[in-house]
Amino acid sequence: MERRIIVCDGAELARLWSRIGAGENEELTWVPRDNESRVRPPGFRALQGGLTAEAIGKLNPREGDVFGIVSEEIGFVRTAVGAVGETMPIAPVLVLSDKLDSGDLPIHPCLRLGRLRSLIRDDFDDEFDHLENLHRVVELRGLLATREKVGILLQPDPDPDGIASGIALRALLGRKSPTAPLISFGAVKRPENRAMIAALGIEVRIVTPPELEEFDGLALVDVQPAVFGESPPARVLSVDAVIDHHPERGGYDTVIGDIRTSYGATSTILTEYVRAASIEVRPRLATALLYGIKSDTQLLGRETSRYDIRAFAFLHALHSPALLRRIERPALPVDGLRALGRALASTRVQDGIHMLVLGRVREDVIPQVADLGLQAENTEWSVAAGIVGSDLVFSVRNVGYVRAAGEVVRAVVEGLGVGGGHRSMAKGIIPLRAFRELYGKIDRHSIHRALHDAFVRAINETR
Ligand SMILES: [Mn+2]
Repeated sequence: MERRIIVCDGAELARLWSRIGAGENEELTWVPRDNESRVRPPGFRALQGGLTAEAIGKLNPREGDVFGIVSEEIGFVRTAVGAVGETMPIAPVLVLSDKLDSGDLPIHPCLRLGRLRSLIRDDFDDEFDHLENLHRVVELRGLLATREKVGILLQPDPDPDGIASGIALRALLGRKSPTAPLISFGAVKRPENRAMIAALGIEVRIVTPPELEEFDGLALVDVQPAVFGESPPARVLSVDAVIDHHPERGGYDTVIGDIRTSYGATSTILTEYVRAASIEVRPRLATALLYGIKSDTQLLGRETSRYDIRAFAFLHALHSPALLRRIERPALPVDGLRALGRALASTRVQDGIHMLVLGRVREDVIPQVADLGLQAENTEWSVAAGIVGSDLVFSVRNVGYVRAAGEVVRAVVEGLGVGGGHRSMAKGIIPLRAFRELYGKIDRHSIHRALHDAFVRAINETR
């Protein structure tokens, strides 16, 4: 079995290594320094005969073994690396030192320099970060413990980040939905967000401002009062907690405020709370928070901090891939598949645009078809369109190195409807009435032609 052969310069560093805890397959050796106590550091044996190739040879290094040399003295490191090199010319060597520069190091074909104390220091810093988060959790619990009913208020039309943050806060408070419901002034509307609450079995209760009176505790997550309009209800202007990552907007009172504008998602803040408080993170909660971060940062693309990435990695180990798939790829209804089949039967890619017109479908089918359409050969833009209620709804995806999808969709719907989005994905809605006024009739061919022409124009215009 592969070993790590550790060579420490003096008792002090050897004792430090013992304190950190030696790994399983570590051969621990030390070289006593002059005028230093010869008391053997725990687990270590002296390198017999000092720092020589012969002494290293006595350790019987084999193919696959690696060396760690722990020292702050360039002389020691040079001698040690030389002795290792004489024994095994390309043995991997890790030099652990805080004072030496990489320029000082001897030439060796397989060598890295690591910072011993700063490696430990980073872990300490992480621990103190956790401690600050734990303090926040203790404050929140202390403040809300005696309250009968705590409302967890999300933005109107709550998004995955808000919903996940809400259920995480509830778990941290040790409550269930009757005493800490997720509430909002507006229903969850977007089909992908509805898919999330359906898959996770989450209820978001719609409340009116007067109904807030039934709560003797109020916490805002992923939102600040200014979002509720020019003159928000008085009750939301004096609350118990605001936890958010949007730019800070004042004009309200809160006992506890935790606004971290450098974070890509409020779910990241809640993940840090949950982690610091060491509560059990079940797959459902981990999946919700993971999806919250993923959707608010466009899969760690847009406005992502190192905190988001750290939280994402923590959650990734705990989430349920099956549950995540159910949220991201909701089951397609059979009539939606038939509509897709008809559209695919006559499909073509023209001017880099792959357009699939579905007719009347359930709204969540449209973005999934747009994802699929992007896979067609020579496609730069994928557009999936369908009729939902009294609107023409279309989802747009692009390959990423072309014009921003949001800009193009805004140009397509200008004067007709609403639209917008991000770099590589966007959505537009045109009322059928407006479409009919402009193009005369509404059938698959007229929709196809009108949208195709509008996209060609918009892509060229905004170039
Ligand atoms: Mn958010």
